[in-house]
Amino acid sequence: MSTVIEDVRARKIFNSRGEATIEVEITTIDGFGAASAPSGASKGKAEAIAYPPGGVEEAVRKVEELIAPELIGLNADEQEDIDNILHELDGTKNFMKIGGNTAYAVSLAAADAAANSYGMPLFQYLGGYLACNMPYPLGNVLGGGKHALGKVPDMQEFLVLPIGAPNFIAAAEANIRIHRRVKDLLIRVDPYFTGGRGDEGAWAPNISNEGALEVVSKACEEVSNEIGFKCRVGLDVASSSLWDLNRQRYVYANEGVERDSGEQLEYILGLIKKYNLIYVEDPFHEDDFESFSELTSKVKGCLICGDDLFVTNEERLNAGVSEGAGNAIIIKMNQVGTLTDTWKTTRLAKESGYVPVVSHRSGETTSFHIAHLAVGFGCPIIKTGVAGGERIAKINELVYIEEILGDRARMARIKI
Ligand code: 2PG
Ligand code: MG
Repeated sequence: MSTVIEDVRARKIFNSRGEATIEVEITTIDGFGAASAPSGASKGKAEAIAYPPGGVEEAVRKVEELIAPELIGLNADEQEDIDNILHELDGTKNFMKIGGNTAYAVSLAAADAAANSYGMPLFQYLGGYLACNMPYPLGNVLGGGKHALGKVPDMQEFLVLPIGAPNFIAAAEANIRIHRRVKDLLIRVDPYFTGGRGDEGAWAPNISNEGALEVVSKACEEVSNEIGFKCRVGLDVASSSLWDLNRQRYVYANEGVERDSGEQLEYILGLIKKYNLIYVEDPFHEDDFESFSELTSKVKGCLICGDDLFVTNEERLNAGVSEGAGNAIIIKMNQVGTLTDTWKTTRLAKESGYVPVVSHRSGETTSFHIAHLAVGFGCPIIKTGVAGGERIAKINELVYIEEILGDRARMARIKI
């Protein structure tokens, strides 16, 4: 079972938005691996830069001319060495030269190839025999913000978490039912609703933020009663997209409302109470650690999650931990580039009592790898959408993983 790398190839393919992206294939003596990079629409300022100045074409050239010669002959399971080489070849802090998405595809393809060479599923290669906790799927059922067009809610994602599910397949089914029920309810509220959906397959209706919360809460309650276990509501406010730096206000343009930081805090606190929210992501803009801390100290039983705030970056998470900013973190590997960096941040989160939430991006390929990351890294929640082929690819992969684990599969425990 040799993991020695014989070949590294790259090509341009397309993501769910039809944008160009990079795919990398790595062949070892005894195996093969591949990975393709996702892409965000609401990106954090501190994220890795996705591509070098010449875009995907330049990234492909860099893999073949610069990266491949360095990797050929190494073992694909020497993940840290491979990731260090990527950092050395780039030489910048945020992968400006080779691109964070280039690093992502190479780093993950190496892990994929190593797992395949050993004849092991990726989650087991990453997490070992004891990795048998299934994540709860956090599903986007209604959305707006930068993921949709027109007079949609200003908040980006209205989410559901089937927290009482006995197993993954039941959890996935619950989310699908709620997604459908949301559509039925939307048609009743607005007979002109066209069934339009945003980038992640969530319904994108002409409705206010609170109107959306009412609909999603009702769908959640109805479906919870029908299936006999609890599903709860969450939000990704994606506040950096609403923040107007000059005016120092959150601008809810479609709703015609503006809020300063204090008002935003009160508003979010009110929503958490009124809708018994279990999860709120990016309630404040990406540099406002202080408001994150204040909100976290004021709520009980609700995950306050940093996405643009932490950008899967160990240093930023460290800063957050010391201030008590949030109690959960979004893990998006392409925000930092390599698997090693992603693991370091995830490990710090777990050691610090933060719930790591593995997440897709709004622009996705049909790659299934994040399903393995969630189980392999022991993350109790995965945010990966409910509908659409590129979202279902991850959900179905988790169905397979649950089947592989058989009797050993358990739903993860979420410490809130
Ligand atoms: C987010 C993500 C994914 P994007 O903000 O959490 O849902 O969106 O990939 O556009 O950053
Ligand atoms: Mg987010």
